[in-house]
Amino acid sequence: MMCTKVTLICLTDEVYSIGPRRISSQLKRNAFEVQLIFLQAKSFWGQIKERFSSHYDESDLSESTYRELMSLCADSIVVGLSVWTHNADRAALITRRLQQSLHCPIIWGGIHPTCFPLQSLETAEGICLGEGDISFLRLAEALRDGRDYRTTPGFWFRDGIGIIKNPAQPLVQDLDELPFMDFEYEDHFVNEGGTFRQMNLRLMKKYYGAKLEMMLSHGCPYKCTFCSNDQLIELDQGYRKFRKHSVDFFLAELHYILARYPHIYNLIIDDDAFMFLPLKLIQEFAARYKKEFPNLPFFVSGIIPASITREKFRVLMDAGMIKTRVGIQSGNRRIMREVFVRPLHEEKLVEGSEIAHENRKRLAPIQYDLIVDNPWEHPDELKDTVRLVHRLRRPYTFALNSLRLLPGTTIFHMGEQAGFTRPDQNIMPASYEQFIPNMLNLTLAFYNITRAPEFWIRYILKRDFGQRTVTMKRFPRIGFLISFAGMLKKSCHNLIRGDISLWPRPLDQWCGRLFVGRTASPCSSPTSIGSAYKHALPRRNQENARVVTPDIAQEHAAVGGSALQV
Ligand code: B12
Ligand code: SF4
Repeated sequence: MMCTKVTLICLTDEVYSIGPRRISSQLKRNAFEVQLIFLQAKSFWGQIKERFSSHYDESDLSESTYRELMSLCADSIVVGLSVWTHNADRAALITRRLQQSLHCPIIWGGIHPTCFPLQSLETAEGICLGEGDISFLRLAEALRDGRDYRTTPGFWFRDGIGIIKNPAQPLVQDLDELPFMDFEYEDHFVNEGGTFRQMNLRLMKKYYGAKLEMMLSHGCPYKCTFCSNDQLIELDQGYRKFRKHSVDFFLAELHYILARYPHIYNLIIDDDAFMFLPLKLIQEFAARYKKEFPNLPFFVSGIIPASITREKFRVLMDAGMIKTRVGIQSGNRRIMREVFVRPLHEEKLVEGSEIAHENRKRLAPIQYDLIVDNPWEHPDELKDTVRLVHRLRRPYTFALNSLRLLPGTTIFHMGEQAGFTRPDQNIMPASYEQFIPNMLNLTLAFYNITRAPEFWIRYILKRDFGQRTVTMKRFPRIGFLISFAGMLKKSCHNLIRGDISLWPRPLDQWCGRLFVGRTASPCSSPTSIGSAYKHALPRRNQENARVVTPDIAQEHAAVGGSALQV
């Protein structure tokens, strides 16, 4: 019998994994047998530890974990690892070990090999650049059919001392050609304390939690120096363009997911620039969402200030949007123009905050992202950020992200030239939330508790803090108190509006049950998926596996949902 087994390994700390789930579905709908392995998903304490630690755990797996991993991967025609930069070192350790025992190709895909192709090829035999939905399927088909897989578009391969650079795989223009994400979780495995367990509802609650991450569109018109988006645009200008799913597809996928896993209380829309979508599309989305998912509050996590309009805000709030996240980064024009290469839309920000203020009874505080601890920044420039923040209307929360020069990004190269990077320093942080507790940063963080008083603002704006923000005097104890009080206030304030996104798993389930009320079981029946989008569904590995197992049936009955059968 022809072997069609493919193994995909995810190394992120949660199991959202939009990309790997999509690749898995793509293979399954083309009759491959796929297993998705979540190698280092964090439990409750793991998440807490990570929030407070400065670096990711890069230690190797234990011998017994390796033994189990090898036996899971046995007989695969290919093993693919999804690699992000913060777990590249660990991915290298694992790959080398797998290479000793497995005879199939071990391939890397994801944002890290896309940004660092040559470095990744020092370990992996082949790498996928950019999106892998079509190219990985073509590679698996070649392996299954015994053809030369090293000519597959979208891949580079190591070949003796040379490198085979195949042409790029054209981007999928119509995202509706892609499948739904694979939520056939019975085919997935999760590493629980060194032992691989087959995923079930209990483990989904523990590792997936109560927030569902999805994307309606891909693409961003900007090229901020600190973001990996500019690498993608270098690879293919097409990444700059918006590509989107139809509303119909997006909602059908949501129906499918909730029918498989109904324990969701918040939807997080992860698009990079959601509000840039045309008003007509947003209106269509809002009208249908409100009708089909009245119990599922959603959070739009990527809003570029230039895209804010009163009408889009109104329409989305009416549909159940309870929270937004807006990137400010800095209030200083030079920092924005020369360091981050991103426009500053001060008036749009103020307008957005006015709209949020008017709707404060329905909306959780807007989350504004700020980038601090910037080695290029003079304290007077950070004072401009304080001035801007002081102009915004409540309610708001601020995420003070400490600027890290992410390897591979433009800002990393700028930092190398300016002497701000050190080869011996690991600069991938586990948490961006740990910032330097200097007086200006603490003033900004104080807004998470309440608005800073006028006398204080006058005082710090007058005061001389030296030449660079990163060398300003630090106040760690006061910093801890302000950060802790701010975190507590924002977690509670958000909860009251039904936003559970700040709560770690599994507390998010409990908070959801208490503050959102019902799970997100769709109010209309998902039967339409069966016909219109049957082609987008992943097939379970065993032919007869799509029967409703007793645990699913029970859970569905409990939440009033309907189990999906095709
Ligand atoms: C959603 C998201 C999150 C979510 C969910 C993460 C998850 N596990 O899915 C959350 C909020 C949790 C998150 C957290 C973080 N994120 Co984030 N996140 C994103 C975001 C916005 C979308 C990712 C996504 O799903 N894209 C859509 C899918 C379809 O694309 P994809 O994942 O790239 O997959 C495709 C290809 O890469 C390829 N592929 C992927 N895997 C494989 C495997 C094989 C074998 C093959 C062949 C191909 C392949 O094919 C896929 C399908 O086409 C991106 C920005 C972006 N627009 O991509 C940042 C991004 C991925 N995040 C980033 C970072 C830095 C982080 C954090 C480290 C930040 C932090 N310190 O807290 C954490 C790390 C998470 C963790 N702790 O492990 C960076 C990564 C940069 C890098 N070089 O690694 C990005 C690119 C943003 C940026 N700043 O540039 N993130
Ligand atoms: S706007 Fe956001 S997604 Fe777009 S390039 Fe800048 S940081 Fe990246």
